[in-house]
Amino acid sequence: MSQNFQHFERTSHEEAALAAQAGNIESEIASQPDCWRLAAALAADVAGSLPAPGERVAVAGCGTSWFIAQSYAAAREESGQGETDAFAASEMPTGRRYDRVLVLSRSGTTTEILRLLDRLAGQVPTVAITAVPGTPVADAAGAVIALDFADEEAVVQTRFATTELALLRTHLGQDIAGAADDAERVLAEPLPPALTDARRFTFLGTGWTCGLASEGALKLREAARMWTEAYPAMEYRHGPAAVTGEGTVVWLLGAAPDGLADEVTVAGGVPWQSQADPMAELVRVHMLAAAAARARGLDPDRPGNLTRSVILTGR
Ligand code: F1P
Repeated sequence: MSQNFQHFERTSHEEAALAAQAGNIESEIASQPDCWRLAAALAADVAGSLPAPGERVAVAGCGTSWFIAQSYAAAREESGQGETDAFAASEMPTGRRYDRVLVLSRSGTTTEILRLLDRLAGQVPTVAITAVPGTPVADAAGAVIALDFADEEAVVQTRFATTELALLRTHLGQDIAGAADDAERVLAEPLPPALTDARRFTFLGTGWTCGLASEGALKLREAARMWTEAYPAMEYRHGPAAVTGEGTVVWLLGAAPDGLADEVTVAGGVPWQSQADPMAELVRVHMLAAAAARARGLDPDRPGNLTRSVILTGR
């Protein structure tokens, strides 16, 4: 059972505001700035369950949650708070010494997360961030942070993932207010034809935005069945540049290496970069994923071959 359970009640005002927005992927996407502000306001209350400065930490997740783990791990190291490794839950090595293991799982039911928590039981303090209290992951972790206000109806994760990252960034000492304001602006802007007309997307990031680049690429694959790729930005020239041409967008989430945007243009592609906080720029990717799915006659709330959670039995 959980030793330390933290479950946040919403005020009736917050409940009404979020309920009015929730319902499908578009409304979940639009609710992100509000969710991030709520998460930031909660960060101090859960600080005791999250990694302390100096701890050696592992973060694990699957799918979107793995990419958010990567982003947080890099951001934590960049902030000087300690060595932080990110793993796909199925690939976390045995035998490494950590002071704390953080698992991320919106559903709280993902099999690989449960197997990892079983393996770690009694060896290291564990904490789970989930959307659903009372789930197997919540029960198996030593401490639980339940961001139920950010749970989603859509199979494809958008606001839960960014809200847990907003919480974690706030815990690292970052002020998330600017990112939330940027996201409001992104949400108010129409999607440009340069993005809606593109056929191929290569996402690039550096440091903590590498995870966001992978997540952006995953969104377009999951929601709109698009063929996308993601790399650390300096890796672009080491092969990925080969596919750039007419119809390609190279989407830079974070700082662009010198000269790279020009190289994309010369190759016939479109370099896309904005001044927005990279997490707000990910909101633009969400918007494009939903719009591209609708344009293709797909349902981004219920994409083919995907389920809200991967629950494996008898394997
Ligand atoms: C992780 C996840 C999702 C993915 C799919 C299957 O779930 O891989 O990222 O979109 O729906 O599950 P969770 O452990 O965060 O609930």
